[in-house]
Amino acid sequence: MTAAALLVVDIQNDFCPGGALAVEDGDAVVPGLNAAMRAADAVILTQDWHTACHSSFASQHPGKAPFSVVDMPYGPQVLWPNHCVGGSYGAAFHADLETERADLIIRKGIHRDVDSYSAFFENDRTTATGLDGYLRTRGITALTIAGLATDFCVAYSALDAARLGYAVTVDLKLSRAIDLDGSLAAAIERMSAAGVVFA
Ligand code: VGL
Ligand code: ZN
Repeated sequence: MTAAALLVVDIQNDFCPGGALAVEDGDAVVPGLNAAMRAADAVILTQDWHTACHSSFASQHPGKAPFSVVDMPYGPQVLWPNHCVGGSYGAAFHADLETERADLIIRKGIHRDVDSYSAFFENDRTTATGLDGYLRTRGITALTIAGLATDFCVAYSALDAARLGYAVTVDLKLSRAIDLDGSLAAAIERMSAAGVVFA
């Protein structure tokens, strides 16, 4: 039985240079992630996958600018440029990512009214994606997490995984951050406090 898995977060065109929500140097992690996938027992990819009128898009909030924060029924939410609309080029994986190595691809942010940074729970912290059930059913107890962006989808996934009882390692070399107003330092601190190990 497999006990450890690699979770590769959001290596999509919109998070790479030239994309709608480009993470600086985002594509630089692709070769290393391919090597890590080849060595892993189990591989799960995530894909940020929004409707065209997703509530996390600033375009859906008249007068609000991208990267400002609004109060949603579930709490504060950063408003983003339109990105990762399901089926679009921006939502597709980076062409060099060896996606054929994936055992499972999980899509998140699929509901219009709630964003989802974590691969486990949407931003309301209660709506599950189903990933926990998949991992448990396969007997996976340890996770290495890497990808884009370190301070949002990687960090939220790592925090949820730790809370759910997985042994979590975040590979910072194979991750890149958006770093909005100190969000990277804050994310590292929260992950450390939750017992996440860094590689
Ligand atoms: C992400 C912001 C919005 C991420 C996704 O993958 O970190 N960040 N949607
Ligand atoms: Zn998103």
